[in-house]
Amino acid sequence: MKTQKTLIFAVLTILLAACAPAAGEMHVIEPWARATPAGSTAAAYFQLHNSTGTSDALIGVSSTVARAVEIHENISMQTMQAEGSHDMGHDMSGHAVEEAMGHGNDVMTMRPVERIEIPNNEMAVLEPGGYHIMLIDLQTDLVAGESFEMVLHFENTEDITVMVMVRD
Ligand SMILES: [Cu+2]
Repeated sequence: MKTQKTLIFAVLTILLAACAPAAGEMHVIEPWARATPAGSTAAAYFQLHNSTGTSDALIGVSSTVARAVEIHENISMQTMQAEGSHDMGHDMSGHAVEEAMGHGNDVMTMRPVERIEIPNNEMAVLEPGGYHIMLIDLQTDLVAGESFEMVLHFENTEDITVMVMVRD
């Protein structure tokens, strides 16, 4: 009986060590991008969990797979018009076309943002229809099942290199 308890305790300890975010770190969770051919524009997504102890912000991303990399947000045309913004960002190519099929007669568009805030002990979520990383003019095919490197730049935390999984 004692042996069993010890074993269960050992297993639990290993599980907790694997799941619990270590203190003082920025965690990048499940980075992925949709399979996209070279020459077009792809989007990449992930979640950030800030347990660094201070608020931080994602301020840039770089990758050799694309000619340019930008941080974008999707917003509705109505919101953009209400704000009086004329910054339309890039053309509605690639994944944006699907997302242009908006709710009712409102159409989604997107625009570059300079930063995504990640308050201490909170998550920032990049997902279809929201914030995303725009990989502009892919220099190589993004093939499902393969992965590529992306480097995330933060205001406070040092650069983090992640492997982005390509999915269909
Ligand atoms: Cu975009």
